[in-house]
Amino acid sequence: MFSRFSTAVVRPPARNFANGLTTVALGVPDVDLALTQHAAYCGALVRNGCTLVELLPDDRYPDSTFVEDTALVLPDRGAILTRPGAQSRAGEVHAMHDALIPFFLNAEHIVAPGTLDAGDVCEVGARAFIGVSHRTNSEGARQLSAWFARHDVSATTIDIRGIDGILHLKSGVTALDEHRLIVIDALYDHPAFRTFDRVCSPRGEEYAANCVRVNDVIFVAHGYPQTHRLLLALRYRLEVLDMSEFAKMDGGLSCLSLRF
Ligand code: CIR
Repeated sequence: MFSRFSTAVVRPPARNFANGLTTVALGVPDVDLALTQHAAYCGALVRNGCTLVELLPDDRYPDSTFVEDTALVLPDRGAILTRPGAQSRAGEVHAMHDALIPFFLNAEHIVAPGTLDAGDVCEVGARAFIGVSHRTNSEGARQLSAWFARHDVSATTIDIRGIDGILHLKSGVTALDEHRLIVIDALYDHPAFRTFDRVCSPRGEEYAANCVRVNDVIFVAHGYPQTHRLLLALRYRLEVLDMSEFAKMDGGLSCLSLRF
């Protein structure tokens, strides 16, 4: 049974959202449209069983709407705050820490010289994959693996620094359920994934590999019809959400919430 979530931490984009980091050339995001898309995303979380913990927008951190990167949670077991790999995002963890304390009294921390963005972590039941990326270093991955081990989760590290077009591991692989992943072509044959059923994200639709399972549905980005058909054929229920403004800032569906 895939984890069921009852809570999601979210944070609307700040007015200076367009000043955040990005590696893609999709144009400047429209912050009002981003706010509308964010509200629709929050509505979908609520419709699918989550109570929201809504952090206030903070223009000191233009990337702070991407809350998922700042912490990892094992529902009912524990939480760990990350140490984001981009200096401009380092301070984002404080608000997340305050949000998690009522739920997880003993939240732990990734510490220097480790860096870790939780977008690099793909959890599948009692397994986890940790991407070593341009944000997450080997020491961050080592600290997180040790934390997972203390919670009976077995972690495997995957170096994604040579893979073009993905910022984080989860830009290229998502768990659809405990047995099945959706994976971009460049990661499809990775030995770490061979024991899973895998769906290869269609060519040209790689962005849609960053979807997110929320209780009984898969949130998937609007505009990727081949991916939608594949998932529907496998009998998943979909919530299709417009992500155009977040995609311009390298953000996907998973990074807009921290679910537990
Ligand atoms: C960044 O570069 O950090 C943000 N603009 C995007 C972060 C997206 N996070 C994620 O995919 N987990």
